[in-house]
Amino acid sequence: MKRILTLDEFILQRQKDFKHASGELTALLRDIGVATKIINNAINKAGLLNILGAADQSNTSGDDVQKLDIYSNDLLIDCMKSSGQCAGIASEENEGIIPISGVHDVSSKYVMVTDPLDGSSNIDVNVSVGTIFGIYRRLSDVDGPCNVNDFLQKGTELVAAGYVLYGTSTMLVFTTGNGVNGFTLDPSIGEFCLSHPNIRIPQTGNFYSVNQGYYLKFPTGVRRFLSHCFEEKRTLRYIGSMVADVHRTLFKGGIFTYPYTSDKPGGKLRLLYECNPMSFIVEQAGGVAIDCHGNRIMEQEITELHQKTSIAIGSPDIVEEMNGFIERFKGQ
Ligand code: AHM
Ligand code: MG
Repeated sequence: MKRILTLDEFILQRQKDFKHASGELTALLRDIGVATKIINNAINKAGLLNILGAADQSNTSGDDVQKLDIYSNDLLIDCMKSSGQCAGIASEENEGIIPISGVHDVSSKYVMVTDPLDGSSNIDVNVSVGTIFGIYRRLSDVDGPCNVNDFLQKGTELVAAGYVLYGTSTMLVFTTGNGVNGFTLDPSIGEFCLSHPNIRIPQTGNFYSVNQGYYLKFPTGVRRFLSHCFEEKRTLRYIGSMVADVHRTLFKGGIFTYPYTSDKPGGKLRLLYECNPMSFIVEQAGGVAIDCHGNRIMEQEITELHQKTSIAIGSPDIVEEMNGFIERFKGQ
């Protein structure tokens, strides 16, 4: 019988791959795995527990916040507090950073950025949602509390990133800069098991994923690219959960894009919590991630926690093709 490799075993085996490994990052990744298993449990039982539906709050970007968003956010923060491996969190659901202090927390080298429950508009209708996370090595002195500059780092500085897709099965996909691996949660033993080693995105693909409803608000280059996809009879797929849309793109190939629009000239998705971690994963799998001005996502300067960006991410050939349209119609 083939031996199953659990997430914990895999992470421990790979610890030697990390430069100056002290076991801290290993433990942090493991603790994130535990937190997302608890979130998964809550999502599965959400209807029964009556915690579905919008809470009477908005997040800092003005979107409706669902109850499960709050639950997931609180849970991740609590898990990181008790983990002792993380000096602070910046979450899409909180305006400012959350420094984590305590007897053993103060000396942690790492900080975490997260969108605890991405795709919240899908929660009420039982459609896939996800958790996104990124880990940076902090810049501030480890003897004191972390500060906001520890989080305002370019995507190129990420030491690890991952997402959990709560779909037909629950999958955790992550990278530490040495390729991308996927783990499927086996509910019978409560463990993430290595199911998709060394994930590589197809060089090209037939799927394009975009909210076509905003077509008239997109810049000309994006509109021409979409018309081209249409003429080429490519297949449109759009779930409205970035994690799920990028996950499909990673495995089947193609492109996911959330362009800027005439009413959202900076785009909608957040650079720190969503776009940088997903770009790190896709690039590590051999893909490309740019904004809709043609700049690499992971090289964007970041000046505020909730900074937004446009994005086009996926198979190299298709993203390059879209970039060609962007270049040709620049400024229009
Ligand atoms: P959220 O983090 O508040 O859930 O918003 C992000 C989501 C992404 O998952 C998804 O790609 C996008 O918003 C969908 O937006 P729209 O409904 O405008 O197509
Ligand atoms: Mg989100």
